[in-house]
Amino acid sequence: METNPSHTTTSHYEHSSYYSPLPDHSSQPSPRRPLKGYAVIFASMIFLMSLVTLIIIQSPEPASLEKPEKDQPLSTKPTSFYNISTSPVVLPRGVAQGVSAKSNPSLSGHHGVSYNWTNAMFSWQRTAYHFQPQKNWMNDPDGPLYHMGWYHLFYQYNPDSAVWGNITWGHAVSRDLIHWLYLPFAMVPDQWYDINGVWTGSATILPDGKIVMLYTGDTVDAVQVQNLAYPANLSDPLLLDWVKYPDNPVLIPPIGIAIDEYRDPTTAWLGPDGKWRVTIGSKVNGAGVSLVYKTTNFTTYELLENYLHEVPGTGMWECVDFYPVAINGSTGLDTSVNGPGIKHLLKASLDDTKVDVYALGTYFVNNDTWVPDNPAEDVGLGLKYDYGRYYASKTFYDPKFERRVLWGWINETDTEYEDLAKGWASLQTIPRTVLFDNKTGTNILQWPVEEVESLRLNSTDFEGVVVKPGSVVELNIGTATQLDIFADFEIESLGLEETNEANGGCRGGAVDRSRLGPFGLLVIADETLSELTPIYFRPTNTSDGGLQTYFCADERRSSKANDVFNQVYGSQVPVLDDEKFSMRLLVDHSIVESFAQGGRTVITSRVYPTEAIYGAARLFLFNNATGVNVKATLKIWQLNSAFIHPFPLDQIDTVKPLQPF
Ligand code: DQQ
Repeated sequence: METNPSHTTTSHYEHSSYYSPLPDHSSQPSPRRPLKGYAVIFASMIFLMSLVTLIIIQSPEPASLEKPEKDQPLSTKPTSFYNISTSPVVLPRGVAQGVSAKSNPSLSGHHGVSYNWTNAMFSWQRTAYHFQPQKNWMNDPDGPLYHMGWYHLFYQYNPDSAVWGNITWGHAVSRDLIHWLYLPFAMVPDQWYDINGVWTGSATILPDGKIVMLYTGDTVDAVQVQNLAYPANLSDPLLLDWVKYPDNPVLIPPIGIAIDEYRDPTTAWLGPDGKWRVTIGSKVNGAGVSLVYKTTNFTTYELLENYLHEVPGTGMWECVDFYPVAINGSTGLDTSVNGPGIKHLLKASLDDTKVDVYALGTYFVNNDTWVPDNPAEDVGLGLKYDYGRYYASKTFYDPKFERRVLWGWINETDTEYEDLAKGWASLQTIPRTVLFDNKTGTNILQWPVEEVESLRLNSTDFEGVVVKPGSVVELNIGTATQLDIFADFEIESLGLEETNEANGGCRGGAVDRSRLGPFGLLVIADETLSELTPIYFRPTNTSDGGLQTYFCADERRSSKANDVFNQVYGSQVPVLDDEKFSMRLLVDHSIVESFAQGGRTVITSRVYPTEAIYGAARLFLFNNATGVNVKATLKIWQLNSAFIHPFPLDQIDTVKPLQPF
C-alpha cells in the first residue's frame, strides 16, 4: 500500500488552476477522453477546459457529507426488520409460514406510503441492466445452470403481488448472463408437498447430462420437505417443462429437526465411493448445522450421523452452498472436483441476521465433514460474501467458461407498501465469478462476469485528480445512473501528527474524519449534495506501524425519504504493500455494487433518492481525511441497458438460437 506521496505521476491538474478556489460551483474538472492521434490538441483543450471547468469545493472544514440533524447512531442489530414499529406490531412477511422475513413492513407502523413518492421516482428506481421480473415479487435465485447454449435462472417469485407469498419458480434464459428472456413458470405450488410454496433448490448435472433439481416444498401442513424434479425433455434447450417426481417428497425432516427448519438442498457432489452427497441447512440448539445425505439415485437417501459442519449460536442456516476452489488457478471448479490444491468454501445464509457468510476450509471426504482454516473466522463468525443488501445466494459451475458463478438476491429496504405501489420488489446481482485469493490466502475474490462489459458505451478517463482534505470534486461525466467505474486512489501524507484513530472502521460513516480517511466516491448524488451515497476507504494506522483499511458504504444521506432503511455498511479489506486503494462500482439507478481490491470486500447498496435521479444524478470524488491529499485515477464507462423481455415463444419454431452452439 502506498502511504507516501507519489512523485511519479503528473496530473493535468497539478499545473492548472485546479487548486484555485472558484467563486461558485458552476464548473467541473474536465474528463480526459482517449482520442488517439489527437493527443496534442487534446492536451491543449484539456488545459484550456481545465481553466474554466474545474471545480473544487474546497474548505478547511470537512466535506459537507452529513447534515448533523440526519446523523444517526449505527445499529448493531440485524440490518432489517428491527425497530420497525411498536404499534401495531407488524410481523415480517414469511415468518408466520416458517421462513425468514422477506420484506419490510411500514416503518411508521401505519399501513400506507408515508413519503410523497411520485411515479417518476418509482420508475427511476427500476434497474436497467440487472435481472428482475417484469413485475411482482422475487427473492432467492434457484437452480442456476447452463444447458445447450443457454444459461437458466430460476427464482422465487410471487405471480400475484409485489410482496412475498404463493412462491412459484420463475424461469428465464440468457446467452450471456446479461440479456434475459422470461419463460413460463417452471414450477407452481400445486401439490400437497409444495402447495404452500415451491421454495429454494439447486440443480445437479449428472455425468450423462441429465439434470436433477432438488427443492424444498412447504406442504399443506407447513412442513418443509425436499422434492425432486427434472426436465420433461432434456433435448429442449429452453427446458420449458418440468416434471415433479411422483413419489415426492424424497426427504422429510429427520428426528431432532424442526419441521420448519429444514430447507434449501444444495447442488450434489460425487464422492469417490460413487455416491452423491447433498447438504441441507437447519438449526439444532441454536447452532446452524448442515445435514449430509448420500444417494445414488436421488430418490432414496441415507442420512449421515455427522453434520458437514455446525457453528454454535449462528441460528438457522438457509441456502447453504458448498463448493471447491482452486488454491492456484484462474478457473472455477465443478462441484465434485476434489484433491490436492483445493479448498472448499462453505456458505450459509443466516436466517437471524439476513447475511450471507462464508469460510474457507478443508473437506474430508472419508467422513463428509468440513473444517475451517481458521476457527475464529468460522461460518458466521468472519467473512460475508457481501456487506450490503444481499442474501440467499447460490453458485453454479459454468462449463462453457470454466468458472464458478455466484448469484445473489438484492432485497428492498423500503416498505412493502411502497413495493406494492411500485408493483415490483427485488432483483438479482450481476452474476459474479468466484476465485480463491491466492495473494491473501484468506478470502475469495468476487468479480462481475466479463459479459457485463458488453454493455459499455463511451468512457471517460481522469488521471491523477488531487483531492485535498475536506474537498469534494465533481466528475463531469454527464448522466451518472448507469456506470461501470474503476477508481484507484493513492494517498500523499501532509506530514501531520497522528491523531487518535482508535475508532477505526465504518461505524461513524463518511463524516467520521481521521488522518488518513475516509476518501472515495459520492454516487447517486445531486448537485447540491442534498442526497448522496459515499463509497469509500478508511485506512487507519495500526500500533505496529502498518495500516488497516475499511471499505464502506454510507447510505444515511442517500434519500430524503423518511420511510426507507439506510445505514453504514462495510468491513475490513486487505490492501497489500504493492497495491493502491482500488474500487470498482457498478451503478444501476437505485443499486450500487461495489468491489474493493479486486473483489476482496464487496458491498451492495440499495438507495432510493428523491432528487438525485434521472439527469440530476451526479458523481463526485471526496476526501474527508485530515492529513493526506488523495490522488485519484479513474476510468468510467456509461453502460447500456440490458435486453430483458419475454421470450417470443410464438416464434419458437423459427428461432435459430434454439440450436446449441
Ligand atoms: N427463501 C425460500 C426458502 C429459503 C428462503 C422461501 C431464503 O427456501 O430458506 O422463499 O430467503
